[in-house]
Amino acid sequence: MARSELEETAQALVAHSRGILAADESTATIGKRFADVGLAATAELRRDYREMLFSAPGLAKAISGVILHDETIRQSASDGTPFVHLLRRQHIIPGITVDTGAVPLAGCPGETVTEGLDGLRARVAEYHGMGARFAKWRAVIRIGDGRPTRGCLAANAHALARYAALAQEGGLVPIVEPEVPMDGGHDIDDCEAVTTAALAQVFAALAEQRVELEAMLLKPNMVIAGKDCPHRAGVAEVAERTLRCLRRTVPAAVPGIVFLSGGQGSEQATAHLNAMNAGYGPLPWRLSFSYGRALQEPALRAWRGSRENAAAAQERLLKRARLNSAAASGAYAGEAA
Ligand code: 5MM
Repeated sequence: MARSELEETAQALVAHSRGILAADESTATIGKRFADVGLAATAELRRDYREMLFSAPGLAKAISGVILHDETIRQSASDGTPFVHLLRRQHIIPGITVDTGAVPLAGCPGETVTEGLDGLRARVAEYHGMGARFAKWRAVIRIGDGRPTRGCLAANAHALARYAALAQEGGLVPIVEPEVPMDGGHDIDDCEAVTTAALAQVFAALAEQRVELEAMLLKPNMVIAGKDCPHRAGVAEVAERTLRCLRRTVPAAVPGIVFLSGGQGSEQATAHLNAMNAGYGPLPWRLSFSYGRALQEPALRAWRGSRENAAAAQERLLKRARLNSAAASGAYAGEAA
């Protein structure tokens, strides 16, 4: 049976050990990242930064797709080339974040639900017309003090599934991202239990909303202890627990799983991805990356807002992209390679 265009796109995003560059930081988040390196964010500086990333020579060897923010998909490089064209001519697929952010969930203190369903059909049509071929929606499921509640898990799973169905209807491959963040002192057992529960609920909701599993990608967190937990698991334990959780919850029909990095160090995120691909036999899905910070941090530190630093910053981005691409086939042999 011939694959549909959506299925082809989903497959292409995880083919040849390539992965996704998540460059869809909201204005507030990119503002924090810039502040970390002493920069004040403006629309112009955000444009310059993203131009530096997207025009790194040979980026497409390791990067299959880039997730853009609404502001960025409407921007152009300094020579006037729209970013979407700049990416497409390198055979990099442009994607777009379509959620409008996480807001407090009524009745569930300390928890959020991600919004953006109102008017989504029209926005998907507009983004498709602009050249986007995949989309992303991120739900946030926090651990701690009786959290997550059943209400939080259900509300976020429902929204993710409604989004995914609308994205597919409008010709975009949905990336479904239920993130259990690393913030807090929870241990790895808690992370595994909550990630397993969240994914089970998400796939039940995706089935209810008739989402075609062959034409989507999952973007989960790895199973890892909270940042403030004193007990840190080794690379092998993170890999084994993450795979156990995914095998229990993610149907084999899903073509690929592209992890978020979630605040792990760049090298750690690469080592974890590599361990999962290196040591556990054939897996039903391709395992790759959709990293934001773990791909960008070294580049942002080198760039620091100056065009003179662009080449050095691009080298750092390309290095992380290359090493993560190696990790996507279990061939990462350390930082020197
Ligand atoms: C790149 O940041 C994305 C948008 O985040 P905000 O809405 O908070 O601005 C985020 O969804 C990102 O795509 C994922 O968290 C993956 O990025 P990391 O840095 O976790 O790999």
